[in-house]
Amino acid sequence: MIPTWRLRAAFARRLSGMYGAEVPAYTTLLEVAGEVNDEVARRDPDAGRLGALARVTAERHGAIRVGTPRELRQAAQIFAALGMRPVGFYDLRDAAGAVPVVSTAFRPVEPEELARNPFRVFTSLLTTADRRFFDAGLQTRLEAFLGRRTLFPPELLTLAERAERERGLEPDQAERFLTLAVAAFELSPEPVDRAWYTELARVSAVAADIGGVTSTHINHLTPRVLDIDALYRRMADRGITMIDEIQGPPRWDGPDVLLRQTSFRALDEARTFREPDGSVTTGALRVRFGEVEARGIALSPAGRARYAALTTETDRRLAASGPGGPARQDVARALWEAGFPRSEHRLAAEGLGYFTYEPAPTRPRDRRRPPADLAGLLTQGWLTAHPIVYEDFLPRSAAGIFRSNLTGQGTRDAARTGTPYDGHRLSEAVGRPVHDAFEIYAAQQDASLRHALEALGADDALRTLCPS
Ligand code: OOG
Ligand code: NI
Repeated sequence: MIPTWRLRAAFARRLSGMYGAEVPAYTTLLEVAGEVNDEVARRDPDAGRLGALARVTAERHGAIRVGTPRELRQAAQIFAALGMRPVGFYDLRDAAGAVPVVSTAFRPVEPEELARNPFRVFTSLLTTADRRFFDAGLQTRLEAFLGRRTLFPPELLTLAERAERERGLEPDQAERFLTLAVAAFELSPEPVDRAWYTELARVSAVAADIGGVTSTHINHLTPRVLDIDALYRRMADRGITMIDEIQGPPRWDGPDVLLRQTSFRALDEARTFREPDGSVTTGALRVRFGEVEARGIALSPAGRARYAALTTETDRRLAASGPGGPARQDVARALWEAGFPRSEHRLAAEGLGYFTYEPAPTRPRDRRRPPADLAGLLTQGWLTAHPIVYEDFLPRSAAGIFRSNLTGQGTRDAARTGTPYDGHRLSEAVGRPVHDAFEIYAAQQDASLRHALEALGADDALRTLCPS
């Protein structure tokens, strides 16, 4: 029996092989990311603090886009076979450069599973009923088109159900499942209906990418790197132009938090088109791109609020200084130095980041009793804190990644109101509960804290920090 996690690791590996064969710049990216990771591992004894090098080297996220709740449920079934559950709700319709999708990310949830292979897929659902993008006539034709297509062959879905139920597959079935699953996310050679694709592209390039063709595809596959600034410079040296900046928190001397990402546009890829007169021609489309990311510590809701406030203030200062002013990273760094905890210790004590706790190996041996507050427990040496890695995505960066890789602005009628969507409605569309990322991090943190305090016999701290 090939267990779930091995199916997941094999799927990520094969997808990476397929993508590298088709998108040469991705192979360059992997080479450079590998070099940078090895260098960081050599120079920094703490390089493994946010994930062992073996995990980080194999780590990828991908992104797919689907058109209907039915397709989303089928994708969820395939990911369930790989031990990946939907986590988080992202609404990218209101962000700057809005795109007509709502999204979630399929990923492993348990720490042991993440350590084995953290493969995740950002998955977006086209919001066909959103009147800001699609009028009633276009919605009807779009839904009819989507209703006629089959993204995932029935055999793949049957194998996925079995793999979920039995927590793995026999080797020959695993082979078949992996082959079909990778094929489902490959770019299809099927001719693209030119008139239909163009009509949708006028509304939104993302709408055309999803609803203008009869299949889906992985649109990028993102490796993780330990020094994204070094990687950014080195890609430029190799002649690959990245987008203007690294999205997310700035580089600074304090703790790495959340997620920093940057991307580059893929090249045109040859595609066949069916023209309005029925003839088949060759042309090109740009639908796949490259991206890389560095991951940091997961932030609590209070930490996210601090992050949001710093981002807003960075925006305000940049707008005030106008063109030719300082670089975003520099403005942000100055603000972070004044307004964000400068050490992991402070991040933990102020409750802004998530950590797992353990009794310190060299805790006080005198007759002092452990204090009842986290700051005291940490500074007096009762507890050690180990950061929990951020395993999710950032809506603003996601919108930026979408935007930077699209051709054309599309059209959005902001005067109309959008269809309401939230995590609950998305759960109904997926047919499985969409997990709240904060709850997952908090549960892991709280369990470790309770355990550590019990081991210390820190009754006062248990009563204050772990009520109920
Ligand atoms: C997904 C964009 C979001 C990320 O890393 O934030 C994403 C897409 O382009 O479909 O992958
Ligand atoms: Ni991405």
